[in-house]
Amino acid sequence: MSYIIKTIDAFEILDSRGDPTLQVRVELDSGDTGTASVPSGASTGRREAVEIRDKDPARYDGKGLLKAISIIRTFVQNRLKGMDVREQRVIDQHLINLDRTDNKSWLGGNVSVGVSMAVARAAAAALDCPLYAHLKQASTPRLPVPLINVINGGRHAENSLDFQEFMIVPHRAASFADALRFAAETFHALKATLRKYDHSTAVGDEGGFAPNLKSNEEACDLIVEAICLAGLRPGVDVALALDPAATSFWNEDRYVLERSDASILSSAELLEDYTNLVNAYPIVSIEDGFAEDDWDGFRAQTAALGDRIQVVGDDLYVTNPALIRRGLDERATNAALIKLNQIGTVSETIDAIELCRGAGWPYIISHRSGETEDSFISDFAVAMGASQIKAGSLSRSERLAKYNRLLSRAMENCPLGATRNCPLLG
Ligand code: 2PG
Ligand code: MG
Repeated sequence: MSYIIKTIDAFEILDSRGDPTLQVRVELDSGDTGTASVPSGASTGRREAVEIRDKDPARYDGKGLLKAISIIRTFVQNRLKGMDVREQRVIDQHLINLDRTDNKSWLGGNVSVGVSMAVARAAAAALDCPLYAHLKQASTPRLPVPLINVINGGRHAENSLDFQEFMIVPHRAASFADALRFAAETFHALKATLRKYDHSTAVGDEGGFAPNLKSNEEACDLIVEAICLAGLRPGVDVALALDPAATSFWNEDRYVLERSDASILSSAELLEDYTNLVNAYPIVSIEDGFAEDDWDGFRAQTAALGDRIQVVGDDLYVTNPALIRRGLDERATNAALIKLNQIGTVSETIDAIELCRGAGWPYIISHRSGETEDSFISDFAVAMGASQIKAGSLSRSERLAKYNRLLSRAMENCPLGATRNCPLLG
């Protein structure tokens, strides 16, 4: 049995928005292969690993990846050829050394993460075990509770909502299969509820409905009504979570909600709005409630609401251990979102998770709004013992691929995350 890299190749494939993305294939001397596809964000954090794209307007509106492919076939292959894929950390360090920038802007975060993920897959193939079993650490693998994005707004839909994501959290289900059933029943009930009020049931980038609603409250009201219509209890069986992605409506130190009521809010006023929402609805988690540079806003939110809800940093931390450490020191949040392509290697992502775990913070493994059918994050969430996964709604196959992987036989012996009795979804 050989674990030695023979070739590394890459191809342009299309993501869920019809934009090109990388698929990377690592082949070993043994003939085993590992393939991974790279996701891509729309509401990206300023400090995340940079995607490299051709910028040639004649191809894919400048988004082509021929340069990235050529980097993989030359520099990356030359550097990693002959290495043992079980040595993920050593290989990732070579990628970091090849790049030598703070934000992967030379090699490309998309190149780096694609190669790193394909290496993990090749190792699992050669070891003849599921990816999650190969990546699992000392912690027990467990199935995450899904955060399912049922109403899309912000940069993921062209509608009247400034907040990007309204999610449901089936946090008291006894198994992953039951959690997904609760969510699917609520999703269908929400479709019926939207129809009842003559709202559109067309979907946005992440498969959630994208109606033109007049306020965030209306979105929460409709979801609560749908949970009841599905025969479930809001806040008991199924709770709510928000990702306003507030960086996307932050302008010159103010939050400008131009799509809905055109209000312009200070950080303190926005916190008041969140407090009112948390008082009125069974909301258990708010992600990126403030902009990536508004650390004061996050600190104030954690001080005011941190003992009642999960306060999550996404663009704030971009899965970067240095930023998470700052968040821990400053009590900016009490949880972190984790995305492999924000930092650019599997090993650095694990470092970010270890920091969260050490601090007792929940960490949520997340997809991107531009996705492929690759379900790497599902195995990764189980391997990391993450209490939660966020992979979009229950429509569009690039989202279902993640949830269906978690339903598969390979995973059936893993217990559900210990969130049933924990108000902070720990
Ligand atoms: C987010 C993500 C995923 P994007 O903000 O959490 O939902 O969106 O991939 O567009 O950054
Ligand atoms: Mg987010």
